[in-house]
Amino acid sequence: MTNYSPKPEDKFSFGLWTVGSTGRDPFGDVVREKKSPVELVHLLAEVGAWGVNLHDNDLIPIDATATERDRIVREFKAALAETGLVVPMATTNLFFDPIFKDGAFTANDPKVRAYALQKTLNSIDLGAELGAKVYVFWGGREGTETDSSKSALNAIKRNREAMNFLCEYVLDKKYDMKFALEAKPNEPRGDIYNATTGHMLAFISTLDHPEMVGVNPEVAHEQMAGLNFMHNVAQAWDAGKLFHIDLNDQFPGRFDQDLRFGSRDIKAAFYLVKFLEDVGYEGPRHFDAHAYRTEDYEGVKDFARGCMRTYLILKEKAARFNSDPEIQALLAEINADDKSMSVYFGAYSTNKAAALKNQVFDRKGTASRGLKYERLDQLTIEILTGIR
Ligand code: GLT
Ligand code: MN
Ligand code: MN
Repeated sequence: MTNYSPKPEDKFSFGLWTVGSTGRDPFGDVVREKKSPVELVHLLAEVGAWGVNLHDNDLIPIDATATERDRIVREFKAALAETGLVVPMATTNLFFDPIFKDGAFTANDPKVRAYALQKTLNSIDLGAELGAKVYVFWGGREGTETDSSKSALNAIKRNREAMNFLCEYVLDKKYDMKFALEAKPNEPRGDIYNATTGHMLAFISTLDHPEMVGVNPEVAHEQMAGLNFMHNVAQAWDAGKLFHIDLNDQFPGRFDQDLRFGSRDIKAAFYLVKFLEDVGYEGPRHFDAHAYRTEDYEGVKDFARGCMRTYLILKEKAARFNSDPEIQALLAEINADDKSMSVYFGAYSTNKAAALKNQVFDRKGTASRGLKYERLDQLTIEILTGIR
């Protein structure tokens, strides 16, 4: 690889809300003027992105009339056609409007739950119209500040009922669409239900159509909880559930920072990219992040280009790791297998268990072997720092 320019086959996408962030936070007002969805599509095309994702209300104001909606969608589609950008993923905003102050599908008020369903049905139609094959559910307000307010069991049941209803809708409409559930432990609620990707995977197995539902893990959300993101992605992949991914970065234990991909924990980002490339993940690589509040729109472009460039650099580093003779020799040594134990692995049998109980192990001898992980890790660092 000689240059790190993004190509359509890299499947890099950004949400309208990412490059469209105006920098408003709980402590300060907007620092960049708001750009229209059409302008943002052109910005993304300029930096070389492949896809643009959206919430219903990133594109269509919540109070828009049917005529306004159709005009906005027409103009947006024209911008997509002009730039060649695609809409791989769509989602519903079930967190901004005050009606969702107690959640959406899990809110105590049945009118809120029904409105959330109605809003999602309309938003699924919009996603289908724009060609989205993945529909994300981030339940940002599905949680509590006080557990006096809500039964955690009811919340799980309400969430399940909503997902089952919406799966049936997609089947009824014959849309070519899958759902991807995105976990987050907290923020904006004090605690959010189904706090991690692992929780989501367990929840999915309780649905009526688990085959239609996977996950959309986000780097920052697992790191907020101090977890190893790549391990969680591996579990989702193993379950056949990695339908989408949100790439960004985060300091553990802080507010939801949504930093430029790879800008905080380069090593964790490397293992993640290496994992995705090694297993052959073919879904979108979505950057759910935003530029620092210090930036103007030139800075936003620097941010977006940086996300993609870092991914491609790390992809090259992963290839280098995989072809480095010393690293590969160490890995071969670490994973050496003289097959003398193979007889004990695999399917259980009574005889196997009996034989295993009689096997004599050199416990001290086996434990005394150094594993050379220090050397291996240092070689990894040298690859990442460009020395190797
Ligand atoms: C919001 C959140 C993200 C979700 C988006 C999809 S919206 O910005 O912080 O993690 O992926 O709803
Ligand atoms: Mn996200
Ligand atoms: Mn986030």
